[in-house]
Amino acid sequence: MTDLKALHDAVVDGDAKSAKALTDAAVKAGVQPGDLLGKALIPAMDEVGRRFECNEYFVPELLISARAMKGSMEIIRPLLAKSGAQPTGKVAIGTVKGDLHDIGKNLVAAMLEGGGFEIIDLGVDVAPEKFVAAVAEKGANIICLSALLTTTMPSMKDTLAALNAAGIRNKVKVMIGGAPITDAYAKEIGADGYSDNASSAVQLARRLVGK
Ligand code: B12
Repeated sequence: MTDLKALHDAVVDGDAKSAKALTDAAVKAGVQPGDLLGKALIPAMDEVGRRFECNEYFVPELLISARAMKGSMEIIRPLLAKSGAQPTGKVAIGTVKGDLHDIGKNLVAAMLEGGGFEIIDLGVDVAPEKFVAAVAEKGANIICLSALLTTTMPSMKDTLAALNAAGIRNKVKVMIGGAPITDAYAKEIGADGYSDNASSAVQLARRLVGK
């Protein structure tokens, strides 16, 4: 019998080994990848997010749960692609030009993937035109920009300008974050949303795509 509750709990507890073994067993038992995602992994990452917001979990626990979720996703991702399951949205995420900090960006990417979004990870030091290409060529409908340096924050504004110049600003929602970023800065540069942590980033992304 497939134990989705055990898989859910393994991810919440950050037990990567059990999460992988349970995912493997479930796939072999014929459980649909969409069910694994919708009934175990997404609720598990929602629970991790809830615990983070209540100060029951902190960044290390988030990282450990995200790693457990990623192990399961490695097994499920190719099957999801084959089954034609629709992701909640397609996110292109990256740390902006000149900035090499990626711990927070990776955490946001992992939580969004756990939340059912397809992720295009553009990495670090990402120039505005690469974000533009992710929308124009890969169909991303959300862009997530991360910056940890006050000196690289202006690249967020440049990315919005590049989307405008390419005539595709209306095709994509832009979320920004990182330690020096504020809601006021997001409003100032015309981004669609800001969040100060990976958990609320998932809620924000769902809201922005109307899900
Ligand atoms: C780790 C670290 C590094 C590592 C980065 C390793 C890596 N792979 O990321 C290394 C050593 C490489 C590094 C280098 C530098 N660093 Co550094 N670094 C840090 C440090 C200690 C922690 C950052 C971190 O990972 N935090 C943990 C994560 C989980 O938090 P987070 O990134 O904020 O992400 C969360 C939220 O912000 C949000 N979020 C993040 N991105 C996004 C995106 C979206 C869309 C959304 C919605 C949310 C969101 O969700 C995340 C998860 O909850 C900070 C100090 C600090 N306490 O912040 C300095 C800090 C950011 N670094 C700093 C500096 C100055 C540098 C260097 C210039 C140092 C130097 N002289 O070489 C270089 C710059 C290199 C470069 N070009 O980028 C300064 C920046 C000062 C400033 N005002 O600009 C800081 C603040 C340290 C300080 N107090 O002086 N650094």
